Order: sequence, then structure tokens, then C-alpha cells
Amino acid sequence: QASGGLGMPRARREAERLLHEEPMPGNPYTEDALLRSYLKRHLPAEIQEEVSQDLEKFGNRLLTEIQPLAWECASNPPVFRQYDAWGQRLDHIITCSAWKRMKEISAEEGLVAEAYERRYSNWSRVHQAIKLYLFSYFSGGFNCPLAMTDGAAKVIESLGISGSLKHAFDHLTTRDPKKFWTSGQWMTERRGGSDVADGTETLAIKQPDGTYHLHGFKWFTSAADSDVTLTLARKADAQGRVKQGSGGLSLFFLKVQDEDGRLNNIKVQRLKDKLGTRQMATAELWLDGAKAELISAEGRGVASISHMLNITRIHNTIGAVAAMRRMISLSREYALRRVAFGKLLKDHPLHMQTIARMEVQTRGAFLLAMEVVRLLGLVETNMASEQDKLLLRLLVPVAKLYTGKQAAAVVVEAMESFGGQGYMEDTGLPVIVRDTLVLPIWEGTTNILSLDVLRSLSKSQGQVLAVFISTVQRKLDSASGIEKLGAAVKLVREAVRLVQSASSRGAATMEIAARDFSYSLARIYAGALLIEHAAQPDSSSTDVSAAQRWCNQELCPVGTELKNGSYDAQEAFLDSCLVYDGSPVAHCKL
Ligand code: UCC
Repeated sequence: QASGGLGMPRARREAERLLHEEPMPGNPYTEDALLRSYLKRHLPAEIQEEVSQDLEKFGNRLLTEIQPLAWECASNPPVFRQYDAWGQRLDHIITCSAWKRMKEISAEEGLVAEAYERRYSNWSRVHQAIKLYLFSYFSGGFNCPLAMTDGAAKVIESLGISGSLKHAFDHLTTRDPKKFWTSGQWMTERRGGSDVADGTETLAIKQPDGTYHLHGFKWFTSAADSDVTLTLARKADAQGRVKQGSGGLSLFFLKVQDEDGRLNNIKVQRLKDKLGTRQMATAELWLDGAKAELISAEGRGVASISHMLNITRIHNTIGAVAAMRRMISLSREYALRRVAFGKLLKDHPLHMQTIARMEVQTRGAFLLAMEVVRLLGLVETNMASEQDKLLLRLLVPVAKLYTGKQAAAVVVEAMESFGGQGYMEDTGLPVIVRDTLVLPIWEGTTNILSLDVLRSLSKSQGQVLAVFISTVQRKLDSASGIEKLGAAVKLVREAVRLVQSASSRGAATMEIAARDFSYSLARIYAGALLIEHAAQPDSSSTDVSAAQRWCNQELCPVGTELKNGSYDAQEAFLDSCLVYDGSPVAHCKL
């Protein structure tokens, strides 16, 4: 063994030096400059101190108590036991003790409750969202059931809390760990994850006592260990006939198990073998007469569950920003410790340029997420104008689709900043990457959400876009006369002009342009938010630089593509083919 001159073999010496390079960011609240400045700017003085103390305390709890639990969840994914030794069917989904503890902690910290207690009025949503943002990475996947639980509470609240649903609402929004329930969201069947309207086959048969028995097969059920769930089904009439399409779907509430832990006429077929989010049990479930309660008006299932979808899409957005922030914190920490080519990574300009670009992406995404949450808080406390409501409708899908894609790109980039270490399982970095890659898929893929953006435009007869544009203009006005932001403001104004003219294209062009159009909205709005933030008197040079850098990227891809004439459906179809045999489009081979 060659000696390295320090009295120990070179190999051992190298290994011991590596031990000192583990990045260890501190309290995620106190170390997050943008988060703190956002709160300082927005929260009324009388609640700022209290919220800040709670977040700092929570940040410490995350590091000391919760982080080890997250590791435990990652190393002990749920196990499915279908039969006992004697052949009795069990269908037990066994979760680890850390996962159960996460549920208790979620209740104690009010991670759902905070939003419904509204002790800080419209700011309660922001407080809750920031706790979720801090919790996300440390949650061991428990952020998923929390998203659905919040969504279920929201549906119940929007339908009017009454009868047995009052009981459920109390359990979903309690701070008492012994009473806390989580909810599932069983929407996906074999024939349709996106096309829920045509893909849902589950039947609901009315019983003499007014309840329903559900019969069907749910293909993906996230956090299948949840206490209750919302699900869609087609109500059969007396002759057993059902109405197809969206208008035939109604929304049902059910308990997954009874008080003795027996499944509610549900059979677990298997757990899904997923790329990531493996800490959380996703199952295929047969509903074999599951007892359920109809909670929406008949045929209003999709419209009713859209309240849940909008909440889970916001959680998805928060999770995306959190993943980016975590990876950058780790990457930055590593740059302070790791030496390469004779100096710390932090002293390599190209390395820091790469981190700076990720930081800019994360800042834009953070402000976009917080804007959505801020608007939600206003709507929920009846403080929102009609314009706020329209803006929220538009920004939820825009933020979800854009941040999901950003997060997937940023975490992969950040992984690379660790070199080979980033690819090593026991650093924990691959867990973050895998868990992030689901974010563009969960709760509606990028294309489905882009079409939802168009839906919001057409349903409001273009009003959402008018509000979007006037809000952006107002934010830009806040920077008027600030010279260093002048160029950025000009770029956003030009992008607004382009997106406005793009929106007047016909339906066929808009459909094929929907993704670029949505990206344009996201980039423009985040640009305006970054400028507004940087225009504050106490803003930092980083705030200004982030606004400038963000606005120097292409802000309106839909404008460029329109100029290039690239929105032709027939051409897109042909161009997507690897081989085209010259026969009509329908026979094009992939
Ligand atoms: O993926 C899943 C896993 C759960 C894990 C959760 C964790 C997430 C957080 C993690 C934290 C890090 S669960 C399944 C996810 N599935 C989806 O997201 C479905 C994707 N597909 C769609 O979104 C489609 O666009 C559909 C299903 C909404 C399309 O349905 P329809 O019935 O064809 O659409 P319609 O006919 O346009 O809409 C029916 C009604 C209309 O209202 P009315 O009748 O009054 O005109 C629409 O305006 O629903 C209304 N509606 C909405 N309203 C539809 N979408 C919305 C919306 N987003 N907001 C408000």
C-alpha cells in the first residue's frame, strides 16, 4: 500500500478526508434568505414575530427529530402482506413506525389544521404553505398524504360542512395526533389517469339506507394506508344504467377501514413498484361493494373534486420549490467544503455560475408558489376581489406545470454538482431526485395542465388573461424609475405584448401551442414577481441580480414559435415520427 506521507496509507487518508465533506445545511428557515425577506415584506407586523418564531422552532425540530425519521421511512418502505401463514386473506399494508410518527407530527404542527383555523386570517395559508415547504424534504414522503388530506378538507368545506362530513372535517383538520385522519384521492383507473371523464368505470349502487356500494378497480391510489378517501364513481339508476362521460361522474366519501381495522369491502391487489416516493404505499385496489356516501350533486363529480385538485396542485408546486431549495442548499454547502484543482468549489467561477442559475430558477418558482398561496388565502377568507379569483384559477395550473418541470431539471443539475457522490444512494441525493421526478406527472401532467390553462381562458371568456396582464403591468410599475431593473422591465413588457397577441390565435393553434403558452405565462409572471421583489427599498443585490438573470432568459417561447410558424398539427405529428413510410398520417410508424 503506497503511503501518502501522513503516517497512514494513502487510500485510508483519502477516505478520511472525504468524511469531512458531507454537506450539512443548518436550520432551513433561518438559512433561507428569500423566504425570510418574503415574510418580512408581506406579513403584517403583528403576526410576523409569532410566525417567525414558530418557523424557527419547526426548522430546529426538522433537523433534530424529523430528519432521522425521514431516513427511516426511506430505508423501510411499506410492505404488503396479502395472506397469513394459513392462507387467510389479510391485505395488510404495513408501514414503519417512523411513517406513523410523521402522521402524529403533522397533526402536532398543524400542517393541515393551520389552513382551516385561520388564526392569522388570510395569512394562515401562507404560514401553512411555508411549513409544508420546510417539511417537504424532511417528510419522508408524508407530504403526499398531507396534500390529499388538505384537498379533502377543502372539498368538504366548499360543499358545506354538514352531517357526517362535519365529523370527517374535524378529524382531517385536528391538531390532536390521536384523532388525525389522512385522506386519499382515488381518481385514477386503468382506462384513464388523465382522461378521468371517460376512464372511470367504478359503479355506485344505491342502498336502501341511502348509502352506496362502490364496485370498481382503482389503478393508482397514493398513500393507500389513509383513513378515508374521496373517489369518483358512476351512479347506476334503478335499471343499472349509467351515464357516460364527465356528466355521469359523482363524488363519494368513504372510510377505508372500520373501527376494528377491517377493510371496507376493499381488496388490495398489490403495491406499485415505483421509481420514487417509495416511502409511501401506492396500491391497486378492488372496490368490492365498499360502503360510501355521495357528497356531490349527481353528475358534478369532476367539478367537485377540482377543489381537491387545485389544492394538491398547489402542494405539488410547494414540493417542487422545496426540492430545488434543498438540493441547492446541499450543493452550496458542498461547494464550501470540497476542494478540487487546488481550491474550494466555491472559488471556481463556472461551478458557482451553475449554482447561481439554479438559484435564479428556485427564486422565481418560490415567488410564484407564494403568490398562488397568497391568493388562495384571500379567497378563503372572503377578502379576494373577482380579479384575484380569476388570477388564482389561472395561476394554479401554470405554477404546477412550470415548477414541476423546473424541479426535475434543477435537481438533476444539482446532483451533478456533487460529481460521483451525487449518484451514490447513501448520500440521500438520489432519493430527492427520484421523489422529484414524479412532480410533473402527479396531479396532471404538463400537457393536461396546459390544456387546463386554456380551459380557464375559454371558461372566463379571456378574463383570466386580462387580469393576468393588468397584474403583471402593476408589478412592473412598482419598479419604474429603478434604473438597474429597467432592462428587465422592458423585456417583460415585450413578452406580455407577444403573449397577448398569441392568445388571439384560433383554438387549433392554441391547443398545439398550449405548453409554450403556459410556460410563457409562468416566466412572465415570475419575472414580474422577481422585479417587484427587487424593487423594494431594502432588497439585496442578489434580489436584483435574480430579477435581471431571470428576465434575460426567453420569456415568451410561444411568441418565438409562432414567428417560426411551428404550430401545425399535421407537421408536428409527422415530425414526431422516427420513420415515416410515406403513407397517410394515420399509418405513420413510430
Ligand atoms: O396523481 C394523483 C396522485 C395523488 C398524489 C397527490 C400528491 C400531490 C402533492 C405532493 C406534494 C409534493 S391523483 C390523480 C391526479 N389526476 C389528475 O390530476 C387528473 C388529470 N386530468 C384533468 O385534470 C382533466 O383536465 C379533468 C379530469 C379535470 C378533465 O375532466 P373533464 O370532466 O373532461 O373536464 P371538463 O368537462 O372540462 O370539466 C368538468 C367541470 C367543469 O365545470 P362546469 O361543469 O361547471 O363547467 C370545469 O370547469 O370541472 C371543472 N374543472 C375545474 N374547475 C375542471 N378542472 C378544473 C379546475 N382545475 N379548476 C376548477
